[in-house]
Amino acid sequence: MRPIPARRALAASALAAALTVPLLSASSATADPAASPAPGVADFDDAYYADAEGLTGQPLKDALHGIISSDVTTLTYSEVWDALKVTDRDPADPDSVVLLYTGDSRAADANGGNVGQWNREHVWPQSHGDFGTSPGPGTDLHHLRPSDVQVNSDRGNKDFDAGGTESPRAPGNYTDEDSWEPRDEIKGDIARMAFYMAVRWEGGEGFADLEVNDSTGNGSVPYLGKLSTLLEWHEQDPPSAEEQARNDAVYEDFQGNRNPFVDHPEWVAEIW
Ligand SMILES: [Ca+2]
Ligand SMILES: [Ca+2]
Repeated sequence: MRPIPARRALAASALAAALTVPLLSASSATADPAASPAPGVADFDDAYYADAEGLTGQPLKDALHGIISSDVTTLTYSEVWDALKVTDRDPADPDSVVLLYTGDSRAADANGGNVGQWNREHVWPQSHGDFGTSPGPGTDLHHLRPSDVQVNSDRGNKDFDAGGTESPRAPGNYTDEDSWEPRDEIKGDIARMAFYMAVRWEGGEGFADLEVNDSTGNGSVPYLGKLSTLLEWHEQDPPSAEEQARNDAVYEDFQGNRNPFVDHPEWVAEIW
């Protein structure tokens, strides 16, 4: 059976929502359920995020977990290579990808494990929850990004926090013995990737319950910090058009799920 394209599936669920969810506006008595949403209403709110409407705190986290864990396509680790060549394609050069920490453009086909190549950076390190690269957290495109091989190694499995000395291979990034500070342009992106992972992975499907905490030096526990710093970075660097486009690409072309904190930055403060 051919899979239903995401756009069509969304339209169908939007119609179902329009027929079953009570209308909330004051003019609902006269509203036509088939009418287009009012200007300014986010495309996904009436359908994709319907179950999260009006919730805060743990109930919001629980609802979002259900939403972003439903009808998900899970990639293999080898499929991640080709996916990243699409989701992280350089808008100025379709044959290249943009590297996460340096912002440099590199040939898409220069993927591999050698010096000068790019590889698959796990923003949530594999060791923080020991999830490896079997289909699951280790192949979840929402936190996987192309990175220069050596820079990826420099970051290692460090938690995120401000401070340290500037990375010679990735100017604008700073590091000390137990933390990594990414360049300003991606600070919020990094935070939202961590928040997504904490909600997506709640101990099911045979993997650890990943959570953000306020520590550095987490090592092999299933936590990633430092929460207070990530919250600051989320405020400093709100979602850009590029980050939103990437969220769309992961949703439409590969996994069928979204990062709620790119769509609704205000939900971060409702949960943390
Ligand atoms: Ca950004
Ligand atoms: Ca979790």
